[in-house]
This record gives sequence, structure tokens and C-alpha cells, in this order.
Amino acid sequence: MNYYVMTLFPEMIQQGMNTSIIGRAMAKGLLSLETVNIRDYSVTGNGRIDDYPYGGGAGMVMQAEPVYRAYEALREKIGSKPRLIYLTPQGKVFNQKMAEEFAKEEDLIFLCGHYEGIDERVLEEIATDFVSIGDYVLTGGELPSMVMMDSIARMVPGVLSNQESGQFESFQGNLLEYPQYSRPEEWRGKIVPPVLLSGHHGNVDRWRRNQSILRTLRSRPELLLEVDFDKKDRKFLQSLVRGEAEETITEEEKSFLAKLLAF
Ligand code: 6GU
Repeated sequence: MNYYVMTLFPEMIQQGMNTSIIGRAMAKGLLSLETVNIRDYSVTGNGRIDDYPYGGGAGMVMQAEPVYRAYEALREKIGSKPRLIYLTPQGKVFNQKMAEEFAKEEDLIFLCGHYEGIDERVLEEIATDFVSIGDYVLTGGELPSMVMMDSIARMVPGVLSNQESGQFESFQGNLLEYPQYSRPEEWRGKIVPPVLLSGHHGNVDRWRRNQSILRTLRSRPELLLEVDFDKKDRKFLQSLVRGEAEETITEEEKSFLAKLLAF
């Protein structure tokens, strides 16, 4: 996977991507990263790449021509026409499925905007994808591009070790990951759930599945609408609604589950 990032802050991207698993994957040659400083393609001679918005209003707009020239230079270098992702809060909200799709590409270009955005005309010419990382506003596309590159990279074969691939569990089957414990068995008076020390794999699996369901109910109940529950899951859900389970849930969670079980 070859990443190309068009940005006004190339050092921010380089610094952010050189550590941990992503840094190791780059050292192994599984990933590459190249940044392009859009300011180097200023057409005014003084390094300016922004101007006032037509129609008035607050802030500045990144001009079309520097962005287009930076893109053309990059495309000549790459020799193909890769997908170009424009990071914007007006885009489609990024998710795991999109990460898996983007991971199939050989090359990806990320375009990071600043100020009030980029002249629409150049976006129409070069952007193939408009992506947001969530419903909040950031000062620029750099952090979103790094979020995307991180999650796409871990879907590239060889980037994660077998052990690390195990962490792929959250969002498997639309359930959140169950809680984890390691040594010591007792920490500051808090013990590890005894079932995990029982050596009974069936009971451990059941407990973990129930914990996943419970966590999803508490943090992301809407995900439960897409889960395929089996008989044992339903039994656990019933016991929660009736207040017969070890774990307690709120009245709101109970009424949500009651409706869910009615289907
Ligand atoms: Cl992609 N850009 C900016 N500026 N803010 C965001 C975002 C992107 N995604 C969420 N907030």
C-alpha cells in the first residue's frame, strides 16, 4: 500500500506515522508514505495558497490551482490515477467496511484541507471519495487522514502479526469486544472474574459472548439491531430484562431489549 498525502503540514503527517505498528510496516516495505506540500505549488510567487470566499463570509478558501498542480505532479510521479480521498466533515462517515475496501487499493491519495475548505471546482476534477471521520469538527484533514491510514494499514496483509490480528474482534458480528484481564489475579482488591480461571472453555466463551452483548447494549444499543442472536443469547437477554442475571441494566436498557426480543 502506497499512501500519498497532499497537505500544508507534511511534518505533522510524517511525525504521526513513523511509530508503532505502522512504522514497522513501513520499515518492512509493506507500506510507503509520501507527503506533498501544497504550498510548494503556490501560483502567486509569495507562497499563498488561500483567498477570500466569493459571496463573502468568514475565513479563507484554499485555491483550486495550487491543489491541482500538486495533484498533477503527484499523478505524473505515480503514473496511474489512484483514488483521491478528500477529508471533509461533509463526507461519508468512515467505518470498518470502508477501511477494508480502501485496503484493496495499491495507491491512495489523501487531500487535507484547511481554513473553510477547498475551491469546489478542483474537488470536482480530482476527488473520487469524500470522507469524514465522525460528527465533530476538526481544524484540518491531517488527523482524519492519519486515522484512515492507520485503520486501512491494519487490513493490509502482513502488517499485523498473527497475535495482533486477534484484536480484530471489536465489530465482528456487530458486537463490541468483551473485557480482558491479565496478571495479577487480584489487583488492589479487585479480582479477575472466576470463570476466566476455571479452565472451562465453554463457560469462558459463553461469559465473553454475554459480556460483549452487555457492552454493546450499554454503549452502542443500535448495533444490536443487526446481530444474529442464537437461543443462548436470547436466554441471556431475557434474564437481563427480568432482572434475573448477575449483571443489572437500566430501565431504559430493559425497555430497549424488550422491544428487540419482541421481533
Ligand atoms: Cl475529515 N475534517 C475535518 N476538518 N473535521 C472533521 C473531519 C474531517 N471528520 C470529522 N471532523
